[in-house]
Amino acid sequence: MSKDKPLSEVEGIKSRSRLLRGTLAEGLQDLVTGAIADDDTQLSKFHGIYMQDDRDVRAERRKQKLEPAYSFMIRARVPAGLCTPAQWLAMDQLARTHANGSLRLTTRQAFQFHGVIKTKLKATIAGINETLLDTLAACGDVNRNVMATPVAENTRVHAAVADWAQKVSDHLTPRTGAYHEIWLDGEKIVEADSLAVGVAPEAEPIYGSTYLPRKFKMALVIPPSNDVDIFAQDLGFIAIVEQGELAGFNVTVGGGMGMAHGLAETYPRLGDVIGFVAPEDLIAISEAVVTTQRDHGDRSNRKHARLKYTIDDLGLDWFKGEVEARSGVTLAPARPSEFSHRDDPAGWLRDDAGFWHYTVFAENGRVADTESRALMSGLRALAETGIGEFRLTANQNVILSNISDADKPAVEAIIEDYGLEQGVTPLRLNAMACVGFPTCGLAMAESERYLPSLVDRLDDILLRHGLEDEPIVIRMTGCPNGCARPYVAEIGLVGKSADRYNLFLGGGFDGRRLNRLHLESATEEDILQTLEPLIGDFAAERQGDEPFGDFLVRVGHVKPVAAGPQVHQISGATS
Ligand code: SRM
Ligand code: SF4
Repeated sequence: MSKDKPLSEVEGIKSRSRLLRGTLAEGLQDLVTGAIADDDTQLSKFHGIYMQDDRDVRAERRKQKLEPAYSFMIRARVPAGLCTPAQWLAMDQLARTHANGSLRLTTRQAFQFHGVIKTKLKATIAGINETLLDTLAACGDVNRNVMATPVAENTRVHAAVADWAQKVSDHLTPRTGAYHEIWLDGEKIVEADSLAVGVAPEAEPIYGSTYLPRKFKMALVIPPSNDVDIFAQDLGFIAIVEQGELAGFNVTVGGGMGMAHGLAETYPRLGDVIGFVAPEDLIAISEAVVTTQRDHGDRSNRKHARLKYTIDDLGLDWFKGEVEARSGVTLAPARPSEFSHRDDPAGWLRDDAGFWHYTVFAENGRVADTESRALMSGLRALAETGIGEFRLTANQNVILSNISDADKPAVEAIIEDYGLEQGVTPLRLNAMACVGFPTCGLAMAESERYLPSLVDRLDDILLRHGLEDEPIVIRMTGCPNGCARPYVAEIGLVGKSADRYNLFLGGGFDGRRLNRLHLESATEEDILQTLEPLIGDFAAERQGDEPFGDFLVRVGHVKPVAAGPQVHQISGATS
């Protein structure tokens, strides 16, 4: 494929880094600048740290001949989104003392801190590790936070799936000692059996010294929910439940979202189901998928380096054979499974063990107090009770979990006191936006700060057509990288330039169909004028409970997408 082409620059940085050390330790001592060295900015990602600058003040600072307002984003992994009240309290405290005062729940069930200055990096990372969470491999060319459906009525299945998520996360965590050396002064901060927090041996048996060609993402899902967007993952495990027990998993490979505007050789892709495995084979299969990508992924062109391209270049049958050979596991035929939705449970849900779960809506994942809602204080008050568990969702919300009948009144009282009731329309509940401005260095347009007001206007349109109770999956990103998985939304909005978005329509409500470009460089008025008549037709002509995306495809407003590259082609346009 690309074996004869020169390796990308990042490959050189990785191979010279002595297992992710580079000059990070020295750079932290240099107080003349708020930045770290260029090469180290690539390595810091593997440690869960991104150097950023405040884009709201970038031009002004340039005018004043000041260096950009550098600070760092730190991402903490939370396998399967499971977090104790004590961990929540620690994150809350670090956000208020070391970061910008807010917490960000991500689309992959992790925490992000923004605005951490260089001198506070070590203390923040040590604080995270003290709670038995970590930031190692939260970013970088490795397996990232392992997602899993955070709540299911069947508690035995949920516990088993969460346990496999934790095991595979531990198995694929890098073993380099660099993390502990640089951030934790080489000390064993806490006693634990997780390699992620203990002192790690100095070798990378799975990754090797140059790690993977590109980031790698996996998730486990419990149908009928497809909350984690299993088909958007490099590697996915769909729980198959038979007679109430976890029988095993259907395996998906080759999903991914990122693309560049107008560059047809980059495209989102849905994962393919390649077969069924017993639970005890999950780790062997995962390692085989990772090492196949390690050895065959494109290391010359980072825009073509994700697993989805490796599979499209070498063929799905070849890939499946290679994974079977490396793992020693023969995949059985996939078993039937159905998905019905992607949103989080609404209101109180009671599981089969009699415990309660309540979704607290956090718009676009931002946990902060605002004039209208004391979200951060309310969640802190809940955590201070020590009741239950906090489960982060792939929809950027948090579920208060495992609440007994006896504890429920106390939790309900706090929810009411702090105004944490959901109280939002189905459209807003099904909306997600990536971070975008002012922190994301790649943003082309607003996202998190803009989607709420657009949803207000769309809710007005839905109300006019009697569709105010209709859940429509709408997602916005500030650029085409796809951090809020916009290409599997029924309405996808992808930033093109200031105040302009590409509008994508017709994705599947259950996440099983990609959407397609419908309108380019649209302003807010263009978007509303395009959507209003489509919503009107939907109100008049939908069949039964048909979702919006399916309707658009059925009546021909949008041509269905058979393969990723077609996402770029406007319906009706010749290719
Ligand atoms: Fe992402 C890069 C934020 C989930 C695809 N993503 C970034 C960076 C780090 C920008 C950068 O490289 O400088 C963003 C930091 C912004 C900030 O200020 O915080 C960023 N991505 C996010 C988060 C925080 C969005 C959110 O609003 O929650 C999500 C963190 C997830 C986590 O906890 O690990 C996030 N990113 C995703 C997802 C969704 C997913 O994984 O399910 C995707 C699409 C799926 C995929 O990977 O295919 C995604 N992010 C990207 C890409 C494009 C990758 C590609 O294959 O082309 C980039 C850019 C890159 O890697 O070059 C990127
Ligand atoms: Fe940044 Fe683009 Fe990801 Fe949004 S989609 S967080 S703008 S990289």
